[in-house]
Amino acid sequence: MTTKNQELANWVSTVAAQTQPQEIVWCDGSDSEYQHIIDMMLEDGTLSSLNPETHPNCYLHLSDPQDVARVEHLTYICTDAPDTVGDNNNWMPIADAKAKMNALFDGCMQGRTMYVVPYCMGPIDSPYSRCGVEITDSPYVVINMKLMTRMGAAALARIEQEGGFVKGLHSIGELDPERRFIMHFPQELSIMSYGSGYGGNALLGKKCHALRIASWQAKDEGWLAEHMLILGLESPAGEIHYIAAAFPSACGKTNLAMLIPPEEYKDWKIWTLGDDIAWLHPGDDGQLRAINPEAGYFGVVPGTNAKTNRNAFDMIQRNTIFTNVAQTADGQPWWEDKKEGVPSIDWKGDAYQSSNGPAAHPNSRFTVAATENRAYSSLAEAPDGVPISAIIFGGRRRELAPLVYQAKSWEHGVLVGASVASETTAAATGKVGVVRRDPMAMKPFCGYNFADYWGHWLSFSERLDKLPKVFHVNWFRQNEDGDFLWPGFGDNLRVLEWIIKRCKGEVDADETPIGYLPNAEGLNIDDLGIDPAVWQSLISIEPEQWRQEMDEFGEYLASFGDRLPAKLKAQHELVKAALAS
Ligand code: GTP
Ligand code: SPV
Ligand code: MN
Repeated sequence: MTTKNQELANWVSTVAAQTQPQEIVWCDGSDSEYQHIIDMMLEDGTLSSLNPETHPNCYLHLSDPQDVARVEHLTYICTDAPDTVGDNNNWMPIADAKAKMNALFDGCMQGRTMYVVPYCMGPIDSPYSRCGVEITDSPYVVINMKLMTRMGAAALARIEQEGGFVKGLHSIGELDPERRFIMHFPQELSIMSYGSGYGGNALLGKKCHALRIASWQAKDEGWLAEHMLILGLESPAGEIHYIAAAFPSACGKTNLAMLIPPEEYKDWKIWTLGDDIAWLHPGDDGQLRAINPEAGYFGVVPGTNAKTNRNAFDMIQRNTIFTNVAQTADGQPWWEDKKEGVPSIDWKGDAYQSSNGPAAHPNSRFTVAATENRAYSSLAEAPDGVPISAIIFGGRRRELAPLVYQAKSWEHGVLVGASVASETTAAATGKVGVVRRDPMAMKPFCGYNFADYWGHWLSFSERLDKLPKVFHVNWFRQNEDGDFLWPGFGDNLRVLEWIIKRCKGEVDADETPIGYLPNAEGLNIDDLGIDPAVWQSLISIEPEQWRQEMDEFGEYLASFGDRLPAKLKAQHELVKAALAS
């Protein structure tokens, strides 16, 4: 196979000349191709079969133990000027980055197969979708791209028809953390990733293309590329409202997007459109319309069980690739909080011993096609996407942030999004559980200067006739013993119900300096058995704590200097003044 697109053909030849693979394979995205690569990987041991009786077509990949998460300190945006990318990114001059990466890529595919992987982010027939081609020497990447994107012949046909595509060059190299870089060149729509096989570092359609490169394009073209789930909430009356929610990595997007309502809400239904990335465009109807650029889920495994996320739990019983989970003696996948089975072999492939730490890596992941989810929305493939009624921001905060509050306006909503801070998780290397600023849950993913990004967000008040309402949630408040105060998971539906009622003007709320909070009757906690004092603490704020928070946030905003939009600064002043009075 080759291509009619001269630019692509030339690029593939150039890369082949540089990396010197033994063989070049153009991926067509067929099921037989997928199975062939799986068989090859089973043969060479980079994949093993899980129990075919209980988990048909499920496979396990154990990565290099030093290659289990995104590496933010090795991720760069390379442009002609550092101020375009801001202090929120690592920057490198284009020429320096190219020199560094070319040295790594020279001859790096000797003895290996080079796969050419055309993919489309978004439905093949959507005007909002964008294509890319990833060149990789990792069969693991190819099979994951098959599940996560519209990969192969149809994507190539679209590229040949419309011309432009993002160029992503990837090699696992030696998997040496000292020789590992993820470089983005937004001005030439290209990515170079070396030395890691892990999801966010290696599946280039995902965070590299659909967030870092796409956010840059979106700023120029008048749309948004966000780290957001998309769900449809269907009421018993059959009315569906679409909601997009941005939470930092491993802070609950997949779980919310697949939520199963609690018993008291059994006539309600949540439909999943996406669990990680949303592309939001002003539609012809004046509303913000969302598509999910992805076609699969790369989800956190630990914590998934029949109670927390039944849809996901059932979905990953078949046709799933597991990465870095443990196994039971009879070859079933196992992880912490699975609530069934016992581990026999840990994620490193050693006999399990509790003294060695968790059996499954805390950032172990499943990869599965979106169509395997029984709650997959019938509109998930709609070329025009779905209209968004509410945008939710959230973080993992053991204290401070209440269960839910609503921003007072779009401008205030942008401030609320910018103010997101969250405890770090195992999704990225580094310390876990440290609160850090993560505006719009995009700290690791915004491909340009946050000050300009906030300005871009503010501009949507002029681009839309009907602005979504903006909210902030926190499922993760804890008591002194470290127990969660809010049951979370299915019961988060109660919060979504309140949010939609607020959108429709059906329920009153208490106005506070930080926004509207539910009053005692507004949010339904019937049958939850939650302690009244605990409930009060979940829906109220401590002014002194918030004054401190707003001071710290103010210092952070000030670090963006003159570039910070005046409107955002003014919103911050308003909240501070309200807290002071
Ligand atoms: P990325 O894929 O990294 O972007 O993460 P995500 O935002 O999709 O996170 P995910 O839904 O996979 O949740 C991560 C972890 O948080 C899992 O271990 C979940 O079990 C846990 N979690 C999700 N929702 C809740 C909740 O409402 N309450 C509590 N206590 N934990 C939750
Ligand atoms: C995240 O870390 O936010 C993820 C997993 O969704 S990765 O695709 O690796 O970025
Ligand atoms: Mn994510």
